[in-house]
Amino acid sequence: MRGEAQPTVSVIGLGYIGLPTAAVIARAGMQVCGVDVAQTVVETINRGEIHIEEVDLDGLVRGVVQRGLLSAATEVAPADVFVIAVPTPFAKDGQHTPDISYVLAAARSVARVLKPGDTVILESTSPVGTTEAMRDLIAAERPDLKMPGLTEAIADVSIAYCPERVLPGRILEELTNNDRSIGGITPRCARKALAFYKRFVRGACVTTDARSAEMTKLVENAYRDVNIAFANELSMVADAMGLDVWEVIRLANRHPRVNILSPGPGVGGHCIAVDPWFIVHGAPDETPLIRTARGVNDAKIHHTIARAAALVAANPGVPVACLGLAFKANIDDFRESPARLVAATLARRYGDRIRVVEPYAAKLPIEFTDTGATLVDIDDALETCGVLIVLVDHDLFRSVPLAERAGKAVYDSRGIWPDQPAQAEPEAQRKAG
Ligand code: SAJ
Repeated sequence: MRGEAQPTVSVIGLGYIGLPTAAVIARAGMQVCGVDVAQTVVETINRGEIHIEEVDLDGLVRGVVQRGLLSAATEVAPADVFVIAVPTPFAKDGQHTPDISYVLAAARSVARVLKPGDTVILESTSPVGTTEAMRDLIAAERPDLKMPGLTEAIADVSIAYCPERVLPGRILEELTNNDRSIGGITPRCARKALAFYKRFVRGACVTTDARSAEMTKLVENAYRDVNIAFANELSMVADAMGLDVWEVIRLANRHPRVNILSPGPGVGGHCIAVDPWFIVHGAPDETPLIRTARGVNDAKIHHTIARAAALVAANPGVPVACLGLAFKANIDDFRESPARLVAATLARRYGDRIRVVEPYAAKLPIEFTDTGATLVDIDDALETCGVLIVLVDHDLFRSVPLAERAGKAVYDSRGIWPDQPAQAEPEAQRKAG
């Protein structure tokens, strides 16, 4: 491979995964064309700017665009390697059925420009079998090309599944340093994809088949969901028993083989609350645990609303600060966020008593319109609010010293203030818990 000319690359889908991936590949010296259906996204990137927030991404994109290594377009053009990073949401049937239509649409657009020797890699989190479905679609569109797994001869193109594993807020670092699973439709496809990832990934790249790689990605997020569900269930048990769940977890985690995760107001984001359903959908009768974990994490959102509402009701007339809207700490992503749901529910119930603090928001999301709730900064909230409801563990909130919280009624759903004195629990609150 060394000494060979760098391949040209097309990255289809320029969202939270596609754009950083395109930029990192360009930084490694490859010529990259990013493709997105949104004209505004394409124009933004071609100006060297970005449309999403991610640590250090702005400087990286500006640099590779200025050096002429990254450009964006709305149509797929010929390239040597195609990386597909488009969304795989649920279908609108209310059954948590995976919708792979964006993947198939991207594969169709790639099929039009595919030539012998090319490699097509799917990165989107996908139900098991999607890479083969993509291969079948390309085979139907391009009968002139010999496809891997469908021919005895050496295939004309390589097709592989290589999931990303990056954590929002640490994407650039994790894109380069995390290990990767690389699943080929055939071993030859896997080797071809491996050679590509070796050009910009420092972590170990482990080859396997496409179906195992698809399942691996789903398993990683389901594993985390099940473990968070355990922590969330414990928090509800602790509330029922009048125990401090954080103290219990701290003590239990001193056992050398116990590592309980942190309870929160529920599980948010676009991966952990979604991907387990892709496994359930694939094997509905074999997945009671994964399904139940989803149910527990969703139930925790309603438990949080009930506890928060009981505290608000127990302090009539007192202004209330909801701390955080993001789906997790120190990011600006408010989509699929339990914190946002809890705060909006309180805003609808208690109107202008609710003050929201979210350092990453310029204004309140749409559902707060006409509720009377306002967006304030942390100083304002600490000065004016007698009730504090912690929904996100942003560093800004963690750093509030006890002196500034003393005398306030607090519900800390994230356990960020272990020094907060326990309060006599009002009757209404105990019942809600
Ligand atoms: N959460 C808890 N308690 C915990 C840990 C997390 O309540 O102890 C909550 C968070 O507050 C958040 C949700 O879970 O609402 C998910 O947050 P996260 O930080 O666990 O994960 P994501 O969704 O940001 O990213 C996950 C990661 N997967 C795993 O850690 C197995 C990431 O590596 C994946 O690349 C990403 O999903 C993805 O794209 O699939």
